[in-house]
Amino acid sequence: MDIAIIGLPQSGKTSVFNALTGGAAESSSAGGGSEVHIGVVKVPDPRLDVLAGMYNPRKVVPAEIKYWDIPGASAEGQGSGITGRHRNVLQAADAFLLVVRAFDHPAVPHPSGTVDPGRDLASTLEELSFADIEVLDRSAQRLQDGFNKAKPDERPRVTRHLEAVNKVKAGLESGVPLRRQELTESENTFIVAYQLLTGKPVVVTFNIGESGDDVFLSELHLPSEASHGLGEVSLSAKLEAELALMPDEEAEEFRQDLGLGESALAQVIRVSYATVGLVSFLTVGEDEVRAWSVRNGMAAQEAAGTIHTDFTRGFIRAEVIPYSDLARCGSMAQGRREGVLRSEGKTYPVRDGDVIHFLINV
Ligand SMILES: Nc1nc2c(ncn2[C@@H]2O[C@H](COP(=O)(O)OP(=O)(O)O)[C@@H](O)[C@H]2O)c(=O)[nH]1
Ligand SMILES: [Mg+2]
Repeated sequence: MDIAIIGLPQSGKTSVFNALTGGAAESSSAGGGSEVHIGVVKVPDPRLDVLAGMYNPRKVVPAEIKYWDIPGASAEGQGSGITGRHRNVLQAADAFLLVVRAFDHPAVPHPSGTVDPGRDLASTLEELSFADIEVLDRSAQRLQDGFNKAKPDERPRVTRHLEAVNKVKAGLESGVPLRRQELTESENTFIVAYQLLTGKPVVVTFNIGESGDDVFLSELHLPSEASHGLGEVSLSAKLEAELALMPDEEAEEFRQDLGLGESALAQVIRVSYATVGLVSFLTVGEDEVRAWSVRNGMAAQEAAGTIHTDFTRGFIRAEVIPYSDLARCGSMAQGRREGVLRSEGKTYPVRDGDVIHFLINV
């Protein structure tokens, strides 16, 4: 899974990135760096440790999330760079972590002069929307030209495509992001190809500074369509970035002294999983014990494809046992004897903690 970190300049994006990845990418008060930082984070999962104890595998592989820190467009203006040159990264992302500045500090002046999380969040969400409208505008123009040149039997398809584009555009113009719009399956097949930004899940991350109080979406009076379904988390990016550089034990001591709860990483992963609707299924064996993240309820056949694309085609059956049953039974074989290991078909909706053995025809 790829999550792109977006937000206005000086909101703390690079600090959040460092807090999550334990990296030391330079955060800057002078307009930010210009490179994209990429960091891979292993999703903590205590179930893997238990399974590793049972199987003694050669490798234990946690699920991974890749975070992308995109530089803002501070050199060019006030925007968050959404329409800028890193647009392809944004389009390919599975979700956004939208950093909103809620800390005030004399050493770090806010580019707009005042700290106002509601204003900044609304304007960044609006930017996502504008970027999508621009894409759809260009496409509508092309489709219109294409229609005039198309052969008569091709025209109905072009017309349906154009109608889908115009429908989504009208929705965006009235303030409804793609993720809140209802499309038919055929409309959706046209629209998916655009990888529109407002179709992606958003986790709002309020950067509250060292002594700030948590901020809540419900207090910001955003238009309900724009804010519906957003994930939210409050953290202190600079402090968390410093803690992320310390050895685990030392960081834990600081955390207790400062009365901080869960680490930024744990919080963000938890909220990201919930907002994106992800779960982890597990595979076990002497070679490796591994977690895979997929959308909750993904069909078993498609989930098999996350392991290897050929597994989708060769899918025969999935043997499934919930993690807690496997941990109790001690082995798949015992699970089978107790009747808690089930044989499932292609359409079985995968749930969190399913330990799955795929039977594949290769
Ligand atoms: N006091 C304070 N400063 C912060 C906090 N988060 C970020 N900063 C500072 O704000 C500036 C901009 O942060 P940075 O992460 O580079 O923001 P970006 O432009 O969004 O990537 C840097 O000088 C950071 O040290 C925070 O929680 N508290
Ligand atoms: Mg930065």
